[in-house]
Order: sequence, then C-alpha cells, then structure tokens
Amino acid sequence: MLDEIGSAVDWQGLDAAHHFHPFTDHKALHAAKVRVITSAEGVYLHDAEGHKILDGMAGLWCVAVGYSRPELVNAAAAQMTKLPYYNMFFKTTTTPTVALAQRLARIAPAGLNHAFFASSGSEAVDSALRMARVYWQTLGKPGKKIIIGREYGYHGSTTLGASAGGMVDMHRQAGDMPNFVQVMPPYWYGYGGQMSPAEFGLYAAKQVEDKIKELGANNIAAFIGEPLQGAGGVIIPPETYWPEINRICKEHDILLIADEVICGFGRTGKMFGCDTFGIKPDMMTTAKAISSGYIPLSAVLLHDRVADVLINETGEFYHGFTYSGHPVACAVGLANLDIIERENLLQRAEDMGILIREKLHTALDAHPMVGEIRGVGLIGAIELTADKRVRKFFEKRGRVGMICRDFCIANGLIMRAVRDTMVYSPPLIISEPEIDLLVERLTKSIDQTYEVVKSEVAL
Ligand code: PXG
Repeated sequence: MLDEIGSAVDWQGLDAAHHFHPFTDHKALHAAKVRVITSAEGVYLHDAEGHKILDGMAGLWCVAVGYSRPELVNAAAAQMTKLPYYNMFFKTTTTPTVALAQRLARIAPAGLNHAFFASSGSEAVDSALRMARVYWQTLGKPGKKIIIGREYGYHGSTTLGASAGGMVDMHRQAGDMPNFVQVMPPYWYGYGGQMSPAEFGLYAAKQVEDKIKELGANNIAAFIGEPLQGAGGVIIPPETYWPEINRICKEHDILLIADEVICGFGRTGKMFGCDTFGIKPDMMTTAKAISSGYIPLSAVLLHDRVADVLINETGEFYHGFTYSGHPVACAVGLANLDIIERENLLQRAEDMGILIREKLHTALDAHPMVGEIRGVGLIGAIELTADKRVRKFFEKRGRVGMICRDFCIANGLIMRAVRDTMVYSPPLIISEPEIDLLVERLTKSIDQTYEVVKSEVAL
C-alpha cells in the first residue's frame, strides 16, 4: 500500500520535511535529495527510480545471508502469530530467547556461556561497559572504572559508546564522558612507518600497556576493541597484536571486551573475529549479522569468570531493556544461524574473500592511486593514496574517498568511503559473477576518480 501512495519525488520531499536521519549533514542531504530504496533480493537493492544497485556493504555490514530470505520472514511470522512479545523481567522467559542463548554459547569461544540480549550494537556495548564496572564494584574494586578504547574505534552511538569510540568528529561532539581514554590503533598502513607489520603490531599493543602503567591498573576496568576495526576503515591488525593484548589484559587484571558487532557470525571467515585473531575475551558484544539486519537484535556474551561474579555476588544488576530477549527477534536470529550453518557461509566467506582479493590485486595493484589492498574473509579495504611509494595520505583527508564513493553509486555499486579508504563488506552469499561485477564497477570508479584528481593537480 505504501508503494502506491506516490512517486519517488513525493517520498523525497516528505523525507526532507519530516525525517531526521542518523549520521547526516541534514542541509547537504536536503540539497542533494535522498535515495528511496524500495526492495532488495540477494545482493541487489532497487530504488524508486528503477536503479538496481549491487550492495557491496551488506546494508551496514549486517545482511550476511542476503536480502529477501523467506526462512527469516517465516520465522518472524510464525513467532509473531504464536507469541509476538513478552518481557524477561517478571521471572519470565520465552523459548526462542533460551534457545538462542544456548545456541550462542555453543558457537562462541570456550567459556562464553551466558547471553544478555538487547536490540542494537550500541545497547550491547553500553551493557558490556556497565557489566565490566559492576563486576569490579562487586569484587571490591570500585576504582576500576576507566575504559581503554582506540583511535578510529567505533562502539556505537549512545553516549558511552561514543566516549569509548575514537571516531574523531563524533567523539568531539558527544564523547565527553569521564573515565574513557583512547590509544593508537594497530593501523600499520597509516602509522607503521618503516616498521614491519609484525614489529608494528607489538608497538601498537605496547601503547595499551604504557597507558595502563600511566593510569594505574587499579583504575582501569576494561580494554574494548573490535577484532578488526570496521567503521574506522577496516583496520586489520598485524598477527602479533592480539596475542600481546591478551597477555597485557591478563597480566594487569583488566577485562578484555571484543566488540564483534561487525566481525561476528562469519564476516572474517570464522564464526567470530576472536576465532580468526586468537582473542581471548571476557565479554563479546554482537549485533548486525546475528539477525542479518532483518530485525533489531544484539547480545553481550559473557565468560563464566565474569558471569559467575555477576550472578552469584552482585545481587540485582539494575539494567535491561523492554525488548531484551524479544521472542520474534530471537526466532529470526535462530533461523539466520540455521542458514549460516546450513549453507556453510563461514567457509564461503573465506573462499570468496580469497577470490575477491585476488581479483582486486589483478585489477588494481598497478594503479597509481591504490596504496594497499587488504582484507580477511569477506571484509576489506582499498587505500587510495596521493603517493603509493610512501603511503602518503591526501592533503584534505576524505575528499577523494567521497568522490570515489559517489562514482561507485553512479556506477551501481554501494561502497563506503572511510576517509580515503574504500571499504567493502558484501553479503556472505555473494557469487563469483557478482564479485566480478563488484571489482569491475569499483575499478571503473577508481579510474574516474583518478581522472578528477589528475585534472586538479594539472590546474
Ligand atoms: N560496535 C561496532 C563495532 C559497530 O560497528 C556498533 C557497535 C553499534 O551498533 P548499532 O547497532 O547501535 O549501530 C557498531 C555499528 C558505518 C556504520 O558507517 C557502522 C556502524 C553503525 C552505523 C554506521 O560504518 N556500526
């Protein structure tokens, strides 16, 4: 019925008049006009103007199983018909909630046997940070409050999440909660200089240890980090980084929170980023691909060593949401995990990831504006550079990336630009011909961008 009300132009006008978008320069959006997405299937989006667009971002890193999967629709409909909602507060639970909690314990790294549910990654992060502080309070160490995050980390958009994260502009606008600090990310391309990636991984980990020594371990609750930093530009740590972070957190008695909101459920070729990078977390935050984005759902997974304290010693933990453990969301989560397991999407992410990187290397290695091609599983990045010999950034960071992003969309491909880094994260069901199309459209867009950059230099 909604589709019949008016043309794309009407929706654009109404959107500008009444819809306040997330993460948007509103004035610029109103001048440019919004794109109305009307339907999607597989890896393709359709807009109201008749374009068919290849979604190289799986929505916002979340649509793992692809669009329009009847299994998820049916799971939601069946659960809505039987029990559309009940809460978890009145000494009550629902069967999909319990089944998903058990399923998550089975697939998570050893020891993470307890799930707390919420509806978004931000809520999961907020919950995990509160759990960390309450854990230390319970153990008689209320001074352990500080959360160590990283520059270019993204941990959501609640005030705690924005404070934990290190996205510069966002942090400046909203991240002013006390007891949060940031350290250098393991971003070899940007900060590694003459060090080898392995040397730099240890160097970046040392920044965490130095910060702990500076602030005092008795003041620090937790270190939070994404296994690889997604929204910050698909920053993939050198192999030496995480084993060293495991050691540092353990040695200084600091909780390690792995933010798996992007990495979780197959993105990196294994079920979790912790599996891929050998991380030993005390807690994991998950969202996005837990339901492939079909319905809002997130979970904090707690290791027994944290859960035992919160369960047996804390007394009441004053925290939870109306929609914690929502039966419909959990039913969709279960059906989504069924697809991931049945279609062997972890292996597929691994195989297709290898393929996409091979094809990107063939198409772009020699390109004068491409400084690095990196990836793991089906997530990766292409660094655009002003001088590839010395990994030089463009003078005005982010402008070239934005030009390339706009060419991509004009060429029928959704890619994100993070500063001047082009990032991809397609649905895990992407096929080889679709990967060919992605690489072809991206290559064309980078060529077009290069023409613009060259013409400016010539002026
Ligand atoms: N942690 C991580 C690692 C994330 O990537 C969140 C927490 C917050 O999740 P919610 O569901 O509250 O948004 C995220 C979300 C982007 C972009 O432009 C990335 C995210 C969200 C919105 C935009 O890359 N990541």
